[in-house]
Amino acid sequence: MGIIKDRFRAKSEIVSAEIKDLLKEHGSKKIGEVQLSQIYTGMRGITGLVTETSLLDAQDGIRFRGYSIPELRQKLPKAPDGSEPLPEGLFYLMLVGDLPTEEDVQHVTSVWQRRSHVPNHVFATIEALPVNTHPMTQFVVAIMALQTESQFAKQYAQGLSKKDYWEAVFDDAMDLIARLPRVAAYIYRRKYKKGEHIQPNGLLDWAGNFAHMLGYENEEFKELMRLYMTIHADHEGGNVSAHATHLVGSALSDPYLCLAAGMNGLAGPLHGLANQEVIKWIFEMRDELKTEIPTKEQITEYVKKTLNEGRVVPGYGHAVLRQTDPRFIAQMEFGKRHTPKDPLVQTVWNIYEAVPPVLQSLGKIKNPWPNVDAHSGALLVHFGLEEYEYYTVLFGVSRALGVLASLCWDRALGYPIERPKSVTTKLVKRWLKGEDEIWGD
Ligand code: HAX
Repeated sequence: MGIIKDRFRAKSEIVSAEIKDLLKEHGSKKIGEVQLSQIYTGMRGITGLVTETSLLDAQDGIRFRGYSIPELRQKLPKAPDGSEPLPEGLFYLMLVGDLPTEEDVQHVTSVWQRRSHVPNHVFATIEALPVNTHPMTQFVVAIMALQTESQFAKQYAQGLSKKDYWEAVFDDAMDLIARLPRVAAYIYRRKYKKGEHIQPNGLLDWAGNFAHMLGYENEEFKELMRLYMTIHADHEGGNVSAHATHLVGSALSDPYLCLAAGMNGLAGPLHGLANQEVIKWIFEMRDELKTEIPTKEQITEYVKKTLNEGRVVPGYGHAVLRQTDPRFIAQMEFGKRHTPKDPLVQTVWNIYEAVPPVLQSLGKIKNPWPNVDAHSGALLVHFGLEEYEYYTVLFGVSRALGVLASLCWDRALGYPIERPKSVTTKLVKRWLKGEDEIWGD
C-alpha cells in the first residue's frame, strides 16, 4: 500500500476512535440554537457539519489544518527555484493532517503522474459537445465520463464491506485529481486554441504540468498556477461546492458523481463563477468609460450604476468572511512582485479602494470587502489567459483537492447519509400560534 494511504489510514483510525469516545461522553451537549430566521436565510451560522481539512474564521480567513495562507507560503515545499507552495503539499496536509516534507511532496507528485492517464472515451465525450458549450459544462460532463473508472462504484457493486469504503474512495480521489489537469487543459485547448493539444510533461509538478498543458511555459505563470491551485483548494465545509460534494457522497455516490455535483455548484455566479464575472464586469466598465485605467471616482459611479440595475458587484461580499479575504491579499502580493505595472491589476487595486465604502453605505451588506475572485482574473489576463469563461474550471481543478480529501475523511469516519429536517411555512405559522410542534416528523 502507498505511503500516503498508510498514513491516512493510521490517522483516520485514531480520529475515528477519538470521535467515538467524544460522542459517548459529550454526545448530548448543545452547541448552539437555531433561530427561525436562519432556516429562511440559507442556514447561515448554523453549525451542522464536521470538515477536518480547513476552518474559516470570519476575521482571519481560512486556515488549513491550523495554518494560514501566509504560513503555508513559507512552510510548504516549493518547486526548484520557485517561491510559491506546491499544491501537492497542501493536499498532503489536508489529508494526513501534518506538514509534508520535500520527499512527501515528491511522492504525491509521482503518484499523480502515474495515475494521470485519461481514457479516450472522455475526450470523445467532450468532443461530442458543441465547442461553444460553457467550459464548466464541458468540465462536469468530462468528470461524468470519467466515472466509468470509479473503483468505488465497481467494488460496491461486487459487495464492498463498510470498513473498506474509504480505501476505494481514496483511490478514486487520487485518480481523479491526477487526471483533472489533463481534462481541463483539453477543454481549454479545444475551445480556445483550435484543438491543438499539448502532451503532459512527466518531469513537472502537478500545477506546473497543468500550466504546460494549457500552453503557458512562462515560469512566473507556473508559479501563479501553484499559488492559485493552493489558495482555491478549500474553504471549510459549508460552501456550496464542498457541501454539495459531501452531501452527495453521504448517499455513497462515488467520488466522480460527488465531484460533478460540487462542480455544478461551483459554476454558480454567487460562488466560483464570480471569478469570470469580475473580469467581465471590469472589461464592460472599461469599454463603457473608454479608458484602460478608470479613476476611483469613475469606478465609484460605475459601482452605483451596477447596484441600481439590481446586480451584485462581483468579487465582493461573503457569507462568512467579514474582512478582506487573505486569498485576495496573497494574490495582491503576487501581483506586487510579478505584475506591479499591469493596468488591469492596478484597476483591481483601485476597485479595492473604491468599492467597500459604496457597499458599506447601503447598510445591508454584511461584508463589503473583496473575496478570492476579485483578484484572480487580472493576474491570468496579464499572462495571456484572457478567456474568462474558462476561469471557473481553474478554480474547480483546485477545489477538487479539498473536497476530495474531505470525502476520504467522510468515508473513513463512517459518516451516515445526510438528512436534515425541513418544515413548511404553514407548519411554521401553526407553530407560532402554538397550534403545532415544529419538530413533528
Ligand atoms: N453586491 C451587491 N449586493 C450584495 C453584495 C455585492 N457584492 N454582497 C451582498 N449583497 C447583498 C445581498 O444580495 C443581500 O441583498 P438582499 O437583502 O437584497 O437580498 C444583502 O446584500 C445581504 O447579503 P449578505 O448577508 O451580506 O451576503 P450573503 O451571505 O447573502 O451572500 C454572497 C454572500 C457572496 C453571495 C454575496 O456577497 C454576493 O452575491 N457577492 C457577489 C458575488 C461573489 O463575489 N461571489 C463569490 C463569493 C466567494 C466565493 O464563493 N467564491 O467562490
